[in-house]
Amino acid sequence: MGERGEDKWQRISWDEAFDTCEKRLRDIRDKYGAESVIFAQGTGRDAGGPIIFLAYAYGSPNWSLFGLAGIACFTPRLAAMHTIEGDATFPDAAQFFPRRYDDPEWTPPKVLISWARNLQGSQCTDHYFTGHWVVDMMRRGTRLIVIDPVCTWEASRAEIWLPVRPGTDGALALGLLNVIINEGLYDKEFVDKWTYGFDKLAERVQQFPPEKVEDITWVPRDKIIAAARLYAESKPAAIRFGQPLDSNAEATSTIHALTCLWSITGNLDIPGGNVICRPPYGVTIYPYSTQELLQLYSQEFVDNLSKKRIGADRYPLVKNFRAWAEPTMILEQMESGKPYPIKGIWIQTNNFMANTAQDPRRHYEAVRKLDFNVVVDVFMTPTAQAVADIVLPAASFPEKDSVFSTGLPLNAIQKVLTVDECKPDWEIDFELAKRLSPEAIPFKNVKELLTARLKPSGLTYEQLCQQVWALAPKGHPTTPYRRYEKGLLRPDGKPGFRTPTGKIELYSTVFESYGLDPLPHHKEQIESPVSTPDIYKEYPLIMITGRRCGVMFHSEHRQIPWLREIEPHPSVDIHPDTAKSSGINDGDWVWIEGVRGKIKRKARYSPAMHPKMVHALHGWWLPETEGKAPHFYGIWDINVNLLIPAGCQSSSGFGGAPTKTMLCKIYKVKD
Ligand SMILES: Nc1nc2c(c(=O)[nH]1)N[C@H]1C(S)=C(S)[C@@H](COP(=O)(O)OP(=O)(O)OC[C@H]3O[C@@H](n4cnc5c(=O)[nH]c(N)nc54)[C@H](O)[C@@H]3O)O[C@H]1N2
Ligand SMILES: Nc1nc2c(c(=O)[nH]1)N[C@H]1C(S)=C(S)[C@@H](COP(=O)(O)OP(=O)(O)OC[C@H]3O[C@@H](n4cnc5c(=O)[nH]c(N)nc54)[C@H](O)[C@@H]3O)O[C@H]1N2
Ligand SMILES: [Mo]
Repeated sequence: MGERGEDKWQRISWDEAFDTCEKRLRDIRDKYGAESVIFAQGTGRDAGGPIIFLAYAYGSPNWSLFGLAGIACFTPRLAAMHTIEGDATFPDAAQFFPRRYDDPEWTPPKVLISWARNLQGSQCTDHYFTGHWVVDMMRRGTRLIVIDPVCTWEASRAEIWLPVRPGTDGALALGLLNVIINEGLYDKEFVDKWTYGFDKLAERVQQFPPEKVEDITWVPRDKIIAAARLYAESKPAAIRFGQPLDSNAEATSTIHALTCLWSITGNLDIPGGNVICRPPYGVTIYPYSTQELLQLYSQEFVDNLSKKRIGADRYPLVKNFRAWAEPTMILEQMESGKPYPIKGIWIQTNNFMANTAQDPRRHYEAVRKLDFNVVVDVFMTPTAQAVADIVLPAASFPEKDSVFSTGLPLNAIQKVLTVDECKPDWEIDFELAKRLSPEAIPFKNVKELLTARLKPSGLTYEQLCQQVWALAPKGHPTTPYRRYEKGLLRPDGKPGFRTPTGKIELYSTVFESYGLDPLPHHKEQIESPVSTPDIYKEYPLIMITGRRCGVMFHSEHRQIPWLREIEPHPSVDIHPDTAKSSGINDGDWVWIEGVRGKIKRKARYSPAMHPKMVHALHGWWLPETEGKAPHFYGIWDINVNLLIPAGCQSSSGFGGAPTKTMLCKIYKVKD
């Protein structure tokens, strides 16, 4: 009721809510076309599947991780790996076998590179790989190389720790490749037989000798050389890497360099290496690649949608990989109305005002002007307060029936309780999709739909629930090893990989055909000591944001007292020496200032931080404070994304949001 942002709400029935949503969404579709509605998710939880289902049933191609430029989470890695290898690879922690570490075929990696990964913070929630597996493997003899500017739990236990300057990982990877190639430490047989373009890669890496890489990355050359040797001389060896590489200025190119590392050392799809990870039995609930998308929709349908998808005409990867619309271009189109107007947004698992979006003020101004906005969330959030017309209460995990197939194994999510009138995301989206496009949905209910999706496994949803989880048996194309030798990867059944040349494309013919650099390269971030030396003079600290914290999930959980006790304040981690030189005591309120403004945080001394870097946790809002406009629970004072610009996507369209690398200065709040 009232204006958006007034915090005036009236409780209505689900029927009335669905009626209203149906009517308003139909009106927009009739008048402007389905593409005028954006379907916005965040990292997705269990809602990625339902959202794309609803968006496509409605007919909008504009499904997006709204706010995060370049979809700078996970998709850049998937896109890069699929382009170079035809598939995505993850470290082998025996996750494919029921007996796990006791499976006789499995062997622990001798060395694991943990690259931009914070086990302590983010461990519980990676789709393909779980942090505690690192500990399991360490117990079985795996040694670590850690690449992180911060001295993490893993770094403190590593054989070699490379404290890299944020955003320079592309150069570091090329430096490691330089040593491995020039010292002849690569796997010549694998390179000859299974890779394409090695000579060109060998030529490119000559631009990155260790001494130059030291200058760029701030990592001493001896450590670079030692790490390259240890990795290449230990077989098997694996690499796990994290989100900071997705937000690298040239994310897909940087991850391309990593694929070269595990490929030329012959660590691909072998026990204890980096293994190709396809969803078990090929069951797709939430499509992670074009191939998975095409299991659910016809090529013609997908081609048709991509004609109007925002960003598809500028970025070939946005057009051709996985079907996301590009977030900042959505924002620009909301502002300009060109080439067609945006009239509404469906927001589900996305709190862009507090976390997801860079430059949240600009997003707020754009979204508040749309005609019809829905937020589906488990909590009342700053986003819901600021822009929603209707808030639909979503059910949390114990309140829902669903299937999890992104990663291993195939899991049933089973409802154990119902809280008031909350509804699971699948049920909300299914009901609305059926109302909006009844002809497109042949299923009576969600369970029928899930059973249809489970078909390749031979299980019904009910059977999966009985069984709880399922893995494909050995020898199935979705279990490793060395599938490229056996013709299990390509649709034509020939040996090799699912790429145009059938080989690992160290030199990418696909990137080349898109007009992108076919070889890995390094680019400085939008702000850095190198790219903006003048700014660096006034703002001498590099700000990392969003290192995960174990008790928060992005902007969630600030209202849960027991968790809040552990992480009570919006803080900024700073090295004690750096803090003391500015007269800052542990616990003082400070300003973090960058060229785009300043926010308030509480200083927290951390000797694990590099003296030239600070870390601010993302996602902060204060649920205990005023929710209505203009306060929105304090976000304008403490949301670190106010200091980070939108629109920094990589040249491929994927990656680039500079969330780990902005320059800042820090000083005490006076009063
Ligand atoms: N508890 C919890 N778990 C989560 C999440 C959460 O919010 N809370 N979020 C989930 C999501 S969506 C994601 S994407 C993942 C992300 O989780 P991760 O992939 O682990 O990413 P981060 O925690 O951002 O950073 C990992 C490490 O990289 C370092 N780092 C920062 N910048 C750079 C850089 O430029 N180069 C290198 N080499 N290292 C750098 C940081 O110091 C940090 O220690 O976590 C998931 N898991
Ligand atoms: N500065 C900075 N910003 C970042 C990052 C960073 O490292 N630094 N990381 C970026 C990354 S990698 C990502 S993935 C994004 C994540 O961005 P988002 O996933 O959008 O994160 P949240 O802001 O937590 O928004 C998620 C919302 O979903 C709600 N929710 C939780 N469970 C459910 C559910 O089951 N159903 C429904 N309907 N809603 C639910 C939560 O209450 C919350 O309000 O943030 C990005 N933003
Ligand atoms: Mo993420």
